[in-house]
Amino acid sequence: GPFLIPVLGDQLTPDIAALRHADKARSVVLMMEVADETRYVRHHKAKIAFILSAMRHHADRLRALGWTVDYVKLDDPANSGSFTAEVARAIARHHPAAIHVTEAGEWRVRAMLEDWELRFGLPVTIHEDDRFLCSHAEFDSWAAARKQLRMEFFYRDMRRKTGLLMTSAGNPEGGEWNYDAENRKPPPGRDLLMPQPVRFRPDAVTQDVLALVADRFADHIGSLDHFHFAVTHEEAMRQQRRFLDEALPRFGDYQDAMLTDEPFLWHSILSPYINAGLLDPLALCHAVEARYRAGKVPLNAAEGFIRQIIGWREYVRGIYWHEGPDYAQRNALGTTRPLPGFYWTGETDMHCMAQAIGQTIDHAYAHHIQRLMITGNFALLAGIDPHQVHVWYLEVYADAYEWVELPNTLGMSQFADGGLLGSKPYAASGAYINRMSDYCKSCRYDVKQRVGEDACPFNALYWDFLARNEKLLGGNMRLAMPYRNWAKMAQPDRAAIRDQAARFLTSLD
Ligand code: FAD
Ligand code: DLZ
Ligand code: SF4
Repeated sequence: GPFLIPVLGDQLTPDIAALRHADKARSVVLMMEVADETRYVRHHKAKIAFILSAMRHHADRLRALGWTVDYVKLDDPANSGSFTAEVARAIARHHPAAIHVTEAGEWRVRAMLEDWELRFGLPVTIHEDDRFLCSHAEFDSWAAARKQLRMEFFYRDMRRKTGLLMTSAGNPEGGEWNYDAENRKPPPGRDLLMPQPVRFRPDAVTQDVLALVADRFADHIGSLDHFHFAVTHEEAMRQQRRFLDEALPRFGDYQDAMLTDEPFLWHSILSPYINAGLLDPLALCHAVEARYRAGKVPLNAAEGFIRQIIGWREYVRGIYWHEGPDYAQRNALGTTRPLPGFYWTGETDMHCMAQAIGQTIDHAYAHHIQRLMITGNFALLAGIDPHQVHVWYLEVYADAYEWVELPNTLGMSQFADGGLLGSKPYAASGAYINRMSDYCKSCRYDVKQRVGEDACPFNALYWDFLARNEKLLGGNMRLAMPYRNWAKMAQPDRAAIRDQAARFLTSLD
């Protein structure tokens, strides 16, 4: 019999490991739209539409390359709804001699793949996913050699390994490894010349999928009205070029800035494409470096962008697999409050939150600082159950797969791993949001006040968060300054702040 090669929804790369090792003439590629994957969390409608449409286009691409593709659609009446049951049906259709598959991107699906050999009595080869720079073995040995894991040192090794932005003498370009300090400019005024991502008009395939999703997932969060994602490699490359030409030059300067009604700013909007396999992250980094070498973009932009990909992206993946499947259950701060309902509607009078959540509903997208310092910061300060926060992020973003979402949410944003991913919690008061955005200008709250009817909720919550967690965080060197400031406040002021926070938190329940 032939080889059966299942290709999962985030493996949309023509030379993915399992295919690269196979003979087209003797293989059947199996692609499956299955209910379990669309419902293991209640994904945003646009996320489901993006993945299904990209899968359908990818099947066409593989066929054009000469592969035989067996494609099971979600609305096929015989569809059994899970990867394992669909592989069983495909075995009955094709009588394969063996299964080859590329490793899954999360523990949940990995367990399924590992069960197939015994269950089906067929040889199953699980190929390592080599679309990443750093293999599991490499990360594990890097981590084993260290008492404390820090992204910055991992990143330097990835720079050396790739040679990206390195001089011929083996030093970092410009003399520094990291230009983050130059990437914190407050937002400029709005103008009409701001870059916008390419808006791809849905073709017939995408329109079919949009109708299917509107019909089947009406109860999931999100709008389909603004669906303009790329769904093929060629389209994703157009967005890549748009980013390189128009946004990258100022990506560095304004990486942390936020502006009302401007969801995209100078970000790339490439994460859904990279994570699904439509774009090659290393090729993208080489294109960024080439722009720098050609004098078209400054070093802080090129370095800042490359760091996100070969540094953060690879690092969080390493942590995800290194820490094991129970990472998702951690709750270092012991928080239990349910996620407030406005995370699903955007209906809150906190303007920053309404903006970040509103654009998430519209576009299944928010940029890093919105995720970290608006919605993430709020959940951290309010003491929300980190598992609920994790599920929300996994649901709402088109780029969300557990291997990348979980360490970012549970670790970096919610400090629920106790400081493994970041050395201090990303907690901030309204002052930070006011510095990095124009949100506060059109908010009903006053960002300068800590107590009273009009006080910005982030302020009292920030101090209350520190006070509440003093036992766990009081000894953190990086929080010494805020704890000193808290201790210096007069006792009645502290009591008023804590009372303000308590009343606000009660109003959430
Ligand atoms: P840009 O700002 O243009 O950055 C360029 C690229 O760098 C991104 O496309 C992405 O591939 C990579 N990158 C940047 N930061 C990170 C990071 N912290 N971790 C991994 N890759 C990074 N990213 C996801 O891809 N999927 C997620 O599910 C996800 N969940 C997140 C949850 C939280 C709470 C936070 C704080 C961050 C999360 N991120 C996630 C990281 C980051 O916010 C997104 O990668 C980024 O906003 C995607 O938009 P962009 O392509 O315009 O990014
Ligand atoms: C996220 C997702 C969704 C919504 N639907 C499918 C699907 O129908 N078929 C499929 O193969 N993959 C889907 N995915 C992506 C998978 O969940 C993804 O491959 C795993 O998360 C990786 O382990
Ligand atoms: Fe957000 Fe507070 Fe600013 Fe309003 S005042 S936008 S709630 S930080």
